[in-house]
Formats: sequence, structure tokens, C-alpha cells
Amino acid sequence: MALLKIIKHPDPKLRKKAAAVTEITPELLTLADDMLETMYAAPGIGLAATQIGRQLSLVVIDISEEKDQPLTLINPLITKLSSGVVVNEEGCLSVPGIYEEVERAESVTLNYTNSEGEEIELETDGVLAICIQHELEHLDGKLFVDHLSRLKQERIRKKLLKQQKESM
Ligand code: K1U
Ligand code: ZN
Repeated sequence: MALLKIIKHPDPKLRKKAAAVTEITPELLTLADDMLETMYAAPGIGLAATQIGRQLSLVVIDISEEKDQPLTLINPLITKLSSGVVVNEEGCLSVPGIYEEVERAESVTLNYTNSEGEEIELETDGVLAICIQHELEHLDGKLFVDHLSRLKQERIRKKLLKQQKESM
């Protein structure tokens, strides 16, 4: 297993769209394991392949307290979003130190392939539904800060660029 480098906003690689996974290979499963290890170490509750510079439709999530319920989502697709919404504070490993409120659908229905190659349909709400929406936006080249006002987005972009310069 290996720890991977998480790309930070405003790196343009975070704006690339993911391509579908066409085959579940041993390399893909190793990548998913490395993403899980990277997510646990960060620490975080989700990680999309886009965040480690891979344009692949692959996401890992674990919202459990004990960090023992990993989910590997291959080619995930939201097929239903509830009309009911919730507002929650979100963070992102690619936007370190920034936490802002974002409105999301309260529940989602998701289709994905798991690491065993099985097609799964999952209906969920709560933190998992929020995390799924956040991670699938990464696969589309979108970040949670895109939901904020232009003024807030610009402040965040400048703050992160300053942090990155200072850490060089
Ligand atoms: O996509 C990411 O960068 C991961 C992100 C997922 C996420 C968090 C909050 C709302 C929606 C999606 C994170 O994991 S940020 C870190 C975090 O939330 C956390 C870290 C440790 C324990 C619990 C939560
Ligand atoms: Zn994120």
C-alpha cells in the first residue's frame, strides 16, 4: 500500500472530468486500496481519483467511526436526488482549512460497481448522501467551493495560493 499526493485547489487538474472505468484490473484495485489508505491518513471520509490526479470514475468513502466500512465506487451514477434539501458544513482534502455551508439533496439513489464487479443500487441519506454528492462532483471537475459566492471563492483561492507559496 502507498500514500498518494492529494492535489490542492486551484490546481487545474481538479477541473478535469473523469473517464469511465472499462475493466476492473488488479492495478485498479491497488489504486483503490492506496486511495483508502491516503483518505484514512489525511484524515477524511471520502476521496475521488481526480484528487490524486487520475481521471478515472473511482471514489472511496468510509463514514464509519471505526474506519472499518470502506466503500469503493466504480463508475458511480446518481439516478435520483430528493427534492428535500439539507444545509451542512463541508470540508475538502483538496481545499485544506476551509469549511463552508453547502446545500445538498437530503437523499440520493446511486448506482455503482463494487470492487467485486457487482452492480449495486444504494438509496441513502445523512452524511453518506452528502459525501456521495461531494465526491461525484469531483469526478465532474467540480469543487464544493463552486457553490459559494464569487467573492468567497476568490478569497479562498487567494488564501490557498498564499499557503502554498509559504510552504515551498
Ligand atoms: O473529498 C474530500 O476531499 C473528502 C472530504 C469529504 C467530505 C467532507 C464533508 C462533507 C462532504 C464530503 C473530507 O473528508 S473533509 C474531512 C472530513 O470531513 C473529516 C475528517 C475527519 C473526520 C471526519 C470528517
Ligand atoms: Zn473534496
